[in-house]
Amino acid sequence: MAESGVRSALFVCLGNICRSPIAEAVFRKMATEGGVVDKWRIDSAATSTYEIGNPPDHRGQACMKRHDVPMRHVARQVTKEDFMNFEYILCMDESNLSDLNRKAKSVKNSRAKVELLGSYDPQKQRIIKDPYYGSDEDFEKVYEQCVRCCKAFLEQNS
Ligand code: 6LJ
Repeated sequence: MAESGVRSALFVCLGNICRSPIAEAVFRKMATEGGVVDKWRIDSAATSTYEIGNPPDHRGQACMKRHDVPMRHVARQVTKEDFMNFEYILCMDESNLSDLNRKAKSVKNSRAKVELLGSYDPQKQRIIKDPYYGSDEDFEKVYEQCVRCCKAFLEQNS
């Protein structure tokens, strides 16, 4: 059977080196453990050009190693095609949301639902804050938020 019913989620933040690669990796691990990873196209991207071509932030890499979550990514910027190809574009804060909604307007066949990943949080923390100028604890908090939200998002889409 040809790839019927493939779902798709693109995780987005400002630079695609801190929050969104963590969300992508957490979601991929959950989908893998749930036996549904082949049903999903999963990726992440940036609203900005700041870090294009760079690997995830070393503090995020350390956090993911602690939690045994494989993460491998090279930062890229969101494209117009992303709005046509992804069912969900899940972002981290209000600034991401307005950047993405502005970009969506310039795309003819945008089908993506642009949402805050935090809108899925059972603990109702809607914003996943930029940890770039933060501490290891801030990365840990990002990770925990991603775990709660990705779990709820996957459950809602299974
Ligand atoms: C144009 C001016 C900004 C950030 C980040 C912040 C700053 C980042 C970053 C997240 C991921 C040329 C590039 C901001 C990767 C890089 C430093 C500035 C980059 C900002 C504001 C508040 C909190 C964090 N901007 N790079 N340059 N987040």
